[in-house]
Amino acid sequence: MISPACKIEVPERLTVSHEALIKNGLADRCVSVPVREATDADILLVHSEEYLEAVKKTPYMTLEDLKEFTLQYGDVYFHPNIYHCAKLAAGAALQLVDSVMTGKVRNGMALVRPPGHHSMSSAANGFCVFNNVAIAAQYAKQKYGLKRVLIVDWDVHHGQGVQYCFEDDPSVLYFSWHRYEHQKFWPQLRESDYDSVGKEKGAGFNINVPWNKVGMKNSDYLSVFCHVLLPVAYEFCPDLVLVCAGFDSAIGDPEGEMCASPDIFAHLTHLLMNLAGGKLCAVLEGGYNLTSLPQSVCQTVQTLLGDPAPRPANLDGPCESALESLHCVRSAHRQYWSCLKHAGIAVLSDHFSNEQRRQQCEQHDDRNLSIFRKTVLVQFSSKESEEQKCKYYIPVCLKKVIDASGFLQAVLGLLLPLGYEYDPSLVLLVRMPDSGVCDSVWQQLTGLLQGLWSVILSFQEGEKERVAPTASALLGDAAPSLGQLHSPLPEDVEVLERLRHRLQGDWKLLQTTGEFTT
Ligand code: Q9C
Ligand code: ZN
Repeated sequence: MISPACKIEVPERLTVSHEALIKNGLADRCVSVPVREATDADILLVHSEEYLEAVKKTPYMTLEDLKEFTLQYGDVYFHPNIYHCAKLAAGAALQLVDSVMTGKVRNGMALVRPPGHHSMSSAANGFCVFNNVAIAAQYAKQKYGLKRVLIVDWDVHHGQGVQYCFEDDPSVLYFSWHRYEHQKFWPQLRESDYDSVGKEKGAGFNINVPWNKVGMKNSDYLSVFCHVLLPVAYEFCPDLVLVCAGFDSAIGDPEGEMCASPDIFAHLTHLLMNLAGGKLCAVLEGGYNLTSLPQSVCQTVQTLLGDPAPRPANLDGPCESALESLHCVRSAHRQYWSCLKHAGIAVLSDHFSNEQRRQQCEQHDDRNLSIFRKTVLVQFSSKESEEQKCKYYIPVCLKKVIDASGFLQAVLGLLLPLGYEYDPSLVLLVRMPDSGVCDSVWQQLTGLLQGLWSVILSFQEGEKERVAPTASALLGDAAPSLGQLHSPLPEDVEVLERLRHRLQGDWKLLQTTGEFTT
C-alpha cells in the first residue's frame, strides 16, 4: 500500500455498485461490453506526450519515487497499478461510445476507476489520471464525425479538466454544477464560477453552476435542469450526450454534503434521454458514500433501461442560494442562447404581490373555475385569451404554437417544473387537429412526460397517421432530434417569461430569481 493512501476513492465503490446492479436484477438486463485499454493515440487526444510518458513509468517506480511523483499534483494517489487501471477506465468509456454510436446498444454506463474529470492535459488531479470523458468526446468527434457533443457533469466537484480541454471549442458544450461556496471549496478555482462561459469561439459553451451552500436538494437540481441545462441543450442539439456521472452530489456523501436523494438521478437521466436521439453514455466519476452510491448507480441504470422514474420526494422549491446561482448563470449566458434572451429581466408589468395573486386565484376559483382545483389545465394556443389569475388554469398563448423552439421552451421551463411540483397521478395529452405542432415535437413532449407520469394520449378523428410516432415514444423509443432550433419569437419568449413570473408565487419550481433581486 502506498501511503498516504486515498481513504475514499476505494475499490469497494465498484464492487458495491456492481453487486447492487446484480441484486436488483439490472445487470441481467444489460449488455456487457468488454473493456479495452485506451491506446496512446486515444490518450493523446487530450493529454500531452510528456505527461503520458511520465505516467507510463509509474508501474516501475519504487514506492519512494511514486510518492515523490504524486507530490507534484494535487489530491491524487499513484499506485503501481494505476496506469493500467487508468487505461482501462478511458478504454471502457471509448468502448461504450463505440457501442452506442454503432447502435449495438441504445445507451449505457461505464463503471470505472480511477475517475477522470479533474485530470488536465499535463497533470493528474483529484483522484483522476486520464480524463475519460474528455477523451471520449474527442474520440467520438474524430471517429464518427460528430458536430456537437454535450457533456453533463453532475458530479459535485467542478470538472476543471474538462472545462480547460473544451473552453474554446464550440463543438463541445460542457455543463457542470459543483459545490463552490464562493471559492472556499476544493479545487477553489476562480474559473469555476458562473462567469466562466468559455473563450473565443467557445464563448457560451461552458456552463458553470456554482453551489454556494451545502445541503442542496432535489428541487435545486431539478430547477437548474429545467431553467438552464435543458433549454440550452435542446437549442444546442447534440449528436451525443456524455455524462460525467459522479454521485458525490447525493445525500450522505462526505465530499459533497448535499441532500439530493438517489432517485433524483433517475430524473436527471430521464430528462437527458430524449436528446441526441437517445445516444447517452454515462461514465462514473465520484461518489464516496458506499450506501448511497450503489443506489444512485441503480437509479441511473434502471432509467437507461427504460423503467419509469420513481416520484422524487420533497419538491418544495429551490432554496434562496440556488435561486441566486440560477439567476447569475442565466444572466451570464443570455447573450449566447436565445432561450435565455429574456433571462434576468425580473420585473414585467406585474405589480401584484404573491398574496394578492393568491387571493385573486381563489376568487376566480369560486366563480367559475372550481373544477380546476383537482386538475391543472395547461392549454397551448395561438388565440389571445383574457389574462387569467388562476393557479390551476394556465393558458399559454404563443404567437405560433407551430414553432418548435417556442413550444419546447414552454414545455421545459413551464410544463415540466409545474408537473414536478403538482405531481399528477395522470397526464392527459390532447392534440387538437389544427394545433400545428409537428410529430417530432409531439414525440419529444410524449417522451419527456412519460416515464415521469402516467400519460394518456387523446387523438381526434382523422388523426390516425399521428398515432404510430407517438406510440413509439410511449413505448420508450427516444424521440428523434429536432435539429438545431432557430430562435423562438421574442414575443413568445416574453409571453412565457411573464407567465412564469405571474405563476411563480404559487409554483415554486417556476422561480428563476429569488428575493435578492427585489
Ligand atoms: N484536500 C472526484 O470526485 N478532495 N474527485 C480534496 C482537500 C479531492 C474528488 C480535499 C476530491 C477529488 C472525481
Ligand atoms: Zn466528485
